[in-house]
Amino acid sequence: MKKSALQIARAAYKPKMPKALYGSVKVENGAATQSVADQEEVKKLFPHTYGMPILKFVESSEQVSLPAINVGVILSGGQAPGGHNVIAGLFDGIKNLNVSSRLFGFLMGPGGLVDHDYKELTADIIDEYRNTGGFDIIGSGRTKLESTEQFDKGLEILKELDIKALVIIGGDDSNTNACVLAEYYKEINAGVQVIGCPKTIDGDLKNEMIEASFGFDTACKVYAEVIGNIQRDCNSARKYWHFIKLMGRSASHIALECALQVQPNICIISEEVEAKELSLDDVVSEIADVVVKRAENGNNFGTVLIPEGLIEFIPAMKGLIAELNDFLAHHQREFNAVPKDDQLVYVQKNLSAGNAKIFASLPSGVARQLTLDRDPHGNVQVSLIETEKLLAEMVGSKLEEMKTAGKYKGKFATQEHFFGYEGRCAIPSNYDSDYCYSLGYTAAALIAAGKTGYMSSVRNTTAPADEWIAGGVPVTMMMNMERRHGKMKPVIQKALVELDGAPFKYFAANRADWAIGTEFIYPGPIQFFGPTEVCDQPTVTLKLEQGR
Ligand code: FBP
Repeated sequence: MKKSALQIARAAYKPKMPKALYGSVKVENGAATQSVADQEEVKKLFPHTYGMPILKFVESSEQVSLPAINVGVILSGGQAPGGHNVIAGLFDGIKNLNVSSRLFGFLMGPGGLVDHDYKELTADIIDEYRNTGGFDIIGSGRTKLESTEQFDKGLEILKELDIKALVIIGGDDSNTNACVLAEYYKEINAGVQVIGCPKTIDGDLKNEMIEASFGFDTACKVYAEVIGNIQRDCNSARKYWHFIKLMGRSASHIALECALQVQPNICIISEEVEAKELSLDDVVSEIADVVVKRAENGNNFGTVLIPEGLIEFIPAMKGLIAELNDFLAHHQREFNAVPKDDQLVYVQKNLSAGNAKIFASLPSGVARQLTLDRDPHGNVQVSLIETEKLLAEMVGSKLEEMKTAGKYKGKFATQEHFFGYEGRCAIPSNYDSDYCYSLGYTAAALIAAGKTGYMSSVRNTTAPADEWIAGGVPVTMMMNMERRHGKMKPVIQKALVELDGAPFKYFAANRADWAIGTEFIYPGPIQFFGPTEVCDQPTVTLKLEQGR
């Protein structure tokens, strides 16, 4: 396969690791743990994997020789830069324990385990993928591993391949399922350990022991680069307002991190919108106010960052979406039978008065998206709703009204963008290359220590890599009980943006200046070669969280 010059140079990069992992390690046990909430319920559901201690790997002078082990690996959910390095670190880790150890990758996500679809990952394959973006080494998928039938089917192939440990690289839901699997295999004495690795560009799988999910760093840097370029363009031509939606599911971490990196004129944080119970009109008015103030200074241009999940956090929209879900679940056939041109009126007529009014106020394109795009569970796929267009259009209408009332004299022309897929498979930054390789290597150490139901953890990552701390966190420690599909289930608690956290506070303290002044930062592309202050910086979010 033909490669770019950067791909060739990058293949030779040796990821940095915590110092302890370079030689033999021994495990230091911390105190017993408990789940973040609902301790009694979680304990009851995980009798074999609840309460285990936090683990830390420290250097040891003792040379241990371990028998060869066969290990399986799965990539689960959306792509995130660095996944290939987790696999490379795992491969090198188990080979370092015993050169005859073997690694098997299950193909296209957790479904590969159930369907017995796999390939052995040998040194020549691994070498092709070191420090590259993407999940294409084995592919990824969103099949949920949750039933005992799936677990038993998976066990058949694990037994056949003599696999003694399985590493699941995924987000909060996949790691929850990894823990359910670990518990089940322990209960039936299957002889298979299960270890999780924290992945997702969304940044919502983090807590005091998992300081970042991998991929967040690179994805945000890619988006920040492009937003910076847009800002320079708009500061040059001075004729457009850019409405930029950013991926990230429910949490606004990506939007916030990008705002910290580029200092846009406006960044909406969904968690704040919900906390303040803002309506869509409130959000539109806030944006319009900034547009008016900037226009008074002759600045008819600017940038607005919008988190992907915003619509779900606007209380009134949440209510409308819930009623629409319910209505369409029960009347899908009737809806489909109505001629296309009359469908919106049909829906509007059948909604409660309040929701019908909100529905009628939406631009028809968005109203249509709300009625058409549903996932297999009957929910609206909010990522498909063009919030950037919705807000641009609504701000435009508000400004027209203000113009008529003589309160606004500026010009308002917009460009809309959505950044998500552009960053999910980018070449991992040094941070993600190092962090991911270390996570994989740590997973191998957890396997060697005979652990199950743990998530690989690498901490202190705002310090130079050799000071990073490798260890393991019991997955049950991160769990609480939540209602899912009408039933209470144990799940890893999702980390949303904390309004009393340092990153949001820094943003809130500065946003008024960024709104009116033009204080754009242009971060430029990720750098791989050069001084450490250019190449190895973690995210601003992480630095602020750690007070660095
Ligand atoms: P996960 O890491 O949680 O799997 O999701 C990442 C993500 O990129 C979200 O930000 C986004 O909403 C979603 O995946 C898009 O899903 P898909 O890849 O199926 O289009």
